[in-house]
Amino acid sequence: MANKTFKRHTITSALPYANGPIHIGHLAGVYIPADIYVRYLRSKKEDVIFVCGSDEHGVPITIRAKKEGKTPQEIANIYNGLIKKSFQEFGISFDIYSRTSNETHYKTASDFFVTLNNKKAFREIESEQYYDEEQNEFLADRYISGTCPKCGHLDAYGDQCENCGSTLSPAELINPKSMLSGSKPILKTTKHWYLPLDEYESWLRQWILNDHKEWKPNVYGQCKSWIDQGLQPRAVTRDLNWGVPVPLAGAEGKVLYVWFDAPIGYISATKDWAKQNNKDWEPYWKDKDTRLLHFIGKDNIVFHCIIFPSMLKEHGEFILPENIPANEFLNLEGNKISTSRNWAVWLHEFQEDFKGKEDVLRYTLCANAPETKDNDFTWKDFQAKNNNELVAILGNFVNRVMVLLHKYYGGIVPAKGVLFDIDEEIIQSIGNMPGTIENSLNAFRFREAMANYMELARNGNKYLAESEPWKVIKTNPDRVATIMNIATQIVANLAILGEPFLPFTSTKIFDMLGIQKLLWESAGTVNIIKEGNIVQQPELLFTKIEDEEIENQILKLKNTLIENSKMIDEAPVVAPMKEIISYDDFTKMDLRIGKILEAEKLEKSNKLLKLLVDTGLDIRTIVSGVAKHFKPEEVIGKQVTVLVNLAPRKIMGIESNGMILLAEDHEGKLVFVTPDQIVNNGSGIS
Ligand code: B3M
Ligand code: ZN
Repeated sequence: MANKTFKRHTITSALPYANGPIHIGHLAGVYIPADIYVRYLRSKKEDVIFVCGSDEHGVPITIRAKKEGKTPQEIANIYNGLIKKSFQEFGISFDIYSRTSNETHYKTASDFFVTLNNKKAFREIESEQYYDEEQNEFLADRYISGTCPKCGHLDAYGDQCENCGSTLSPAELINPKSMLSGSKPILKTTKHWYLPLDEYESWLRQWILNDHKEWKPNVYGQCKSWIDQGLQPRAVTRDLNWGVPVPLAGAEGKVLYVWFDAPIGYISATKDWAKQNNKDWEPYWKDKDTRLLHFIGKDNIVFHCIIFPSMLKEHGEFILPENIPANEFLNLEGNKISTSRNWAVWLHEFQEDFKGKEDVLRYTLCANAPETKDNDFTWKDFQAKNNNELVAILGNFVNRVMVLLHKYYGGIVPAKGVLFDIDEEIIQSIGNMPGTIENSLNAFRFREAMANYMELARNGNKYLAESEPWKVIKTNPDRVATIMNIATQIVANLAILGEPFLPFTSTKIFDMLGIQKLLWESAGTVNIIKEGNIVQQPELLFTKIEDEEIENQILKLKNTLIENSKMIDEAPVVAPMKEIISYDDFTKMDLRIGKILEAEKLEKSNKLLKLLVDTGLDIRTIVSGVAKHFKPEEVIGKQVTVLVNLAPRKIMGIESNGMILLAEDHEGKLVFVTPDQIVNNGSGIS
């Protein structure tokens, strides 16, 4: 399958959620590789469409809307506009940037669901889900908070604990609370439509694990582990009031799950593009001679490799993706990019600080693309890539050629004469270059492709340095004509082959050469620019980035760190250290992990809870002063740290045997000191 030739290409890139701006991680992981690939195909005169758009559904958008007192549509409108503009500014050349809130999409997604439903593809399953009686709403996982069963963190979400990173289901939360009203949700029966992934398992095994061994190892590996773990039916509907309504009688108040409708958005976007351009959308999704590719980040792999293909297959009319070249993640200055912690380089902010340097960012992000593993963006590296590579190698070569053409020939390209060995050598390396770059691009190795491209500029510099036209001009002007003709041809090759990576720079070079944009087929020779062609005045392609500009960016990130630490702790007050103790003093304390089995309030006290604790040694009573912070039912089941050899004490008439360790911050907030994984009761602490 990998070697088949195709009539046309449908290239999709993940639809960004319209609930926030986009950052360099998005560009590096998804949109730059996709754009490079599409520009390359266009330059090869392939029939290709590149579709994208905003993903405007899902719970995070509703949460943001609630927070800001806006409707979800208003939120989506804001970010759809902002994101679309950023993409344009960085030259991401979509044929269409659509939206999943438009009419085409509602109809396409509804019809898709109905087709599957008519085919009896879904299983209808009733289950109990949390319901907020005050708001009369079923609660999305993100709208439920409670204590994490794994680490005891008090504010875990229904789908995930941000403290320990565990994936959760709402039913696992201890003391669930509705985030809408704060009330305790009840369990209520509801019906949903499930895609029976378990039934597709053997087909998926064949289609991915046997027929697509050429997929990138990170993608193939993730699919294999999903399939090997056994696939479960997945609900494709939700009880929510934002999204595409489930198009069936009796399904009022239910919408399609965002991950069901979003990938269908690729099809809807193609329809919108076809309508606007008077084209037929169907061959792009239905003709088996079309090659469908999805560019995504690693967190979207299961949806694009397993769920969406299962939907397409079940539907029956559509082709399946040929490949899904997903990338890993880009970090920023050694830390994970985080929207909530504002640890990111936002594209709209980069625009403000480095206008005109869009290609520099494209270059840096491609050079550091997280193709096989997570990778890091640093400002110092951005500066180095600009100053030492773009300015010193590419910009320098093109500038030298332009300056010399004007100096010796008044800007008119001279004719070649007799060729020397050094000319034959460079001509051969130019001839190999398009194929070399193509091999890397065809394998989705974009970093390697761009490194090869830069090799051509390096060779150009070497050619000039070794043939020394500035010396030879005094003795042998004919020879210099040949050198300068060839050097000009190298510049033209750089314009053509660089277009996918550095589109703005490529346009500038074509303009300087005084020629129309040329396509890939013209590259690889030294006969691109005719003798007598007049070139324009030299213009610098890249300018140096000074230390100060980089320091400003680093300072900005430092300030973010300071802001974040303020958020965690407004005015940290830390108690002074107690007097030094000996190691023997320390080892006298017998600290163990125990589990709270029972808890009750002491009637006469508003501070104390009477706890029954399994210490692994025994089951004993401990009185603890946490009643103001925890309700008895909140602490039951928790693993805690216990000082087991503390002499018994009578508290409010009850004998307390030991002490439970708590951490207290300057505001008096108490938290249990809990192991970060479940361990046997009685485990010693040392
Ligand atoms: N909006 C998730 C994401 O940005 C999602 C992608 C949809 S692609 C169909 O990670
Ligand atoms: Zn947790």
